[in-house]
Amino acid sequence: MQFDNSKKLFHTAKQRLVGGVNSPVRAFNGVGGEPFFARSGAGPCVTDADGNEFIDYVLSWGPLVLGHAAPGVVKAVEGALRKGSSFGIPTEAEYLLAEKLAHHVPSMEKVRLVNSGTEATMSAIRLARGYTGRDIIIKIEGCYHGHVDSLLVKAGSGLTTLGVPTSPGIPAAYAACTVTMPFNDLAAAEAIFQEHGSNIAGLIIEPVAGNMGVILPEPGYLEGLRTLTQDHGALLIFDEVMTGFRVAMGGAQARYKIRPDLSAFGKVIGGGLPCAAYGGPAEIMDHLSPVGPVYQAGTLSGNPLATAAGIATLEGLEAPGAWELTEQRLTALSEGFAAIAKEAGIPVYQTQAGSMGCMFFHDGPIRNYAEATTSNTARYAKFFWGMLERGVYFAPSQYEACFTSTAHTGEHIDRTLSAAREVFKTL
Ligand code: KE4
Repeated sequence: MQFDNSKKLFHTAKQRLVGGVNSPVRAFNGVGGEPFFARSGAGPCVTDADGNEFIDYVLSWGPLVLGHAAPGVVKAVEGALRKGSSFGIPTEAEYLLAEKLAHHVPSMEKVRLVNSGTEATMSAIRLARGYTGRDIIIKIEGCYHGHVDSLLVKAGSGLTTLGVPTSPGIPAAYAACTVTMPFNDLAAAEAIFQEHGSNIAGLIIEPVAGNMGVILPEPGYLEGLRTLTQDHGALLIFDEVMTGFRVAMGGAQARYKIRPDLSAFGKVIGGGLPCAAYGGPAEIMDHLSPVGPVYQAGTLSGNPLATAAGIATLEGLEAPGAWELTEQRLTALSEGFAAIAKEAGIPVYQTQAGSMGCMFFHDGPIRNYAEATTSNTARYAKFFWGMLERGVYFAPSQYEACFTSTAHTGEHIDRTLSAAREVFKTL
């Protein structure tokens, strides 16, 4: 397989764009080597600048739950564009998308639309702080909520649980308002609430973790966090940017039957255009400006193209059997991989929730970030390049999720498994 045009584009891009990319994960640092450049996408496949076609299990890092250039989404966006690309004046579509979100996610009685997952989580924690009058946010090690200053934080050393920045440019004072704890560890959460209880504004969590590979919450964990936050007057914030409309139609909160106080959604709800949202009960949300004092705004928030794409995507998923299909495709893929790995004698630990999942090169079980980081990333890199060479694109990192769409057919799954059968022999 030739990547000549991609290589040329990458070297040219690097002269003007930092690292040749506009988001670090696109640089393939997790697997080594250079990224390919996308030219177009159709259904479950993406075509690169050299004309190579790949079955795509990254899907723009999650949003494309109906596949690339889904006809309903294209039609809706074209129609919206003809009527004007932005107004900065309220439009009916904003209300219609909010209505759809509230219908599927009843905890979101009121909604605010924004442009990215980062903006949604950043605004949700500001609201939590403004609403409670407290400063501390609890975050889970290995969960990612976008590049929010006070959430780019890891556990402090020694006895302190207060966070330290993971990136230069973040004042230690911001990080000090964040306390971190491991995923799936209720005892750690209890200890933190014991120590900081009356200063904790909220706890933010990916209810199914998707940024340290996919890790499922153990039975009772989310329930325990719900009780703890409630008992201490802190808000429980679910970051459903990745889990939203993938783990279940109503997100992880529907699957696990937990009602968070605030939720952040992104990715799927914009169907590939920049759209995200956060929401919760009116009693909390009405603390936002213009009704309340907590300020948050956006020139392009609720943009007509983004809302059109979001509504069309959710309508596509609402079609009978559509959401179920996304899950079935991933189940078929996972079962196939399990058999292939077993036959090859290569230990893998697989996780799945709806249409997001992960195959760790690890004998498992994996319950948290520390355990995830003992995966065999060198083997993953070999797997990644072997699959790419055979026309299948998985995430360029062991620690990202695999996604399926309604556009993946049984034949795409079979082709993927045939490629995997060859690749596993080389691992
Ligand atoms: P954005 O700001 O990238 O739209 O969303 C941030 C975000 C928030 N919460 C969760 C759970 C997320 O997964 C993300 C973004 N995820 C990734 C990769 N897993 C985005 C890809 C990228 O950074 O380019």
